[in-house]
Amino acid sequence: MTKTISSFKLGDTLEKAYNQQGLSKEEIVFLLSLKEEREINQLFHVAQSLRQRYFGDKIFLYGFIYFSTYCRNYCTFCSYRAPNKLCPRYRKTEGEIMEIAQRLVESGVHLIDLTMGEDPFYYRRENGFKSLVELVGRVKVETGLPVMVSPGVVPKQVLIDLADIGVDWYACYQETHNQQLFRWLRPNQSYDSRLEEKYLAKQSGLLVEEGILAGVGESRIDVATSMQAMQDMGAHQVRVMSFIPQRGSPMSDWPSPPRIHEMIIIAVLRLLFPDRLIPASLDINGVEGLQERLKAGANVVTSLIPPHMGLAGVAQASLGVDDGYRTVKGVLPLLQEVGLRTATVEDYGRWVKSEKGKLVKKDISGGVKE
Ligand code: SAM
Ligand code: MD0
Ligand code: SF4
Repeated sequence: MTKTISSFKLGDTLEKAYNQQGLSKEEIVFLLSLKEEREINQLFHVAQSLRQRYFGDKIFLYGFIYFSTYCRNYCTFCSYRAPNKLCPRYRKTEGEIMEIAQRLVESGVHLIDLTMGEDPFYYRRENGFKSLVELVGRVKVETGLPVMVSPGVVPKQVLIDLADIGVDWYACYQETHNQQLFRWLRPNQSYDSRLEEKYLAKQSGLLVEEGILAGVGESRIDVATSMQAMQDMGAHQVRVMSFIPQRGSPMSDWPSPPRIHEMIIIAVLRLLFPDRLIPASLDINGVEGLQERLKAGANVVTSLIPPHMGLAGVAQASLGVDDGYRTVKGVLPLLQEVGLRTATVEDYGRWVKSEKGKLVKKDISGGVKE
């Protein structure tokens, strides 16, 4: 018989998580339902101990380059959706991207994250993806750092080519694993293809990041379902971001959810994925929101952006960017204040190398070059 949520005891559930015995869907929902501050703090405390077990006090730092804001898609939550006239559009040149990447390296980040809308320029039939792969390859060679790409759903040959040139990570967030909600958030996109893409990426030899949005109409059961889907795919990095309303988009009048929801989801993710990477994104509340995410168990600071390079974030296009807060220098004192410090480039490189070594590669090409 399955237990009802009210019959769980917090102490028992947390102890089970602490001993890494796995949590049932009901137990996950129970934790996601916590309301009392004292209980939520107990959850955070266990999340922090589990992070400590695998990562000590070291935090990883990701530099972020949103190099194109053009997109062919119509995601209801996103500013970059094709028809949005209020979105500032730009496509950085290769030279600009290299300069930004160099700045990020000098600032001390551990990884470069290259993100774009599904830009028709790169999605064009003639050599578009070839130029994307070359661009990413150049960033990898010139920076010498691990590289992550978030290009959207690309043909599988592109995943193979990215893996072949030494790209380390493929990030693609399902947002929700409730198919009905997905169809509303990502109109005219295939749920199955987006999910399958992450399995294909892993089989090609790429580490994979999966993620969800909080505050877009999901239930607690949906969140628990997403967490189990992340376990099933063996994601290496798992994230949640609170929805931020975007001007000119269909969800511009939606409220942003109370941040405590995101914090609880981060903490439960840490319980379920003690040795995986969990971002604290500066793209939601800037540096102001960093410490609460770290207290919930995150171990990667993402969306570090060099100032004055004309770069926009995704959810918070300008927050803290040109003030220089979203930089390594800007976050170091905040890490220290909560008893944490940055890892080294070598620490991060070792983690990536060891995880890539565990991937079981498969030939997904089907023998045909697309
Ligand atoms: N275009 C690629 C894709 O959709 O996979 C990569 C870039 S896309 C902007 C990256 C992620 O940003 C989305 O998957 C979504 O989770 C997040 N995002 C977009 N708009 C957001 C918003 N309004 N609030 C919070 N997160 C948002
Ligand atoms: C972030 N704005 O880390 C970035 C982005 C894409 N891989 C990441 C959504 O918050
Ligand atoms: Fe395009 Fe990605 Fe935004 Fe969707 S989430 S509109 S695919 S940039």
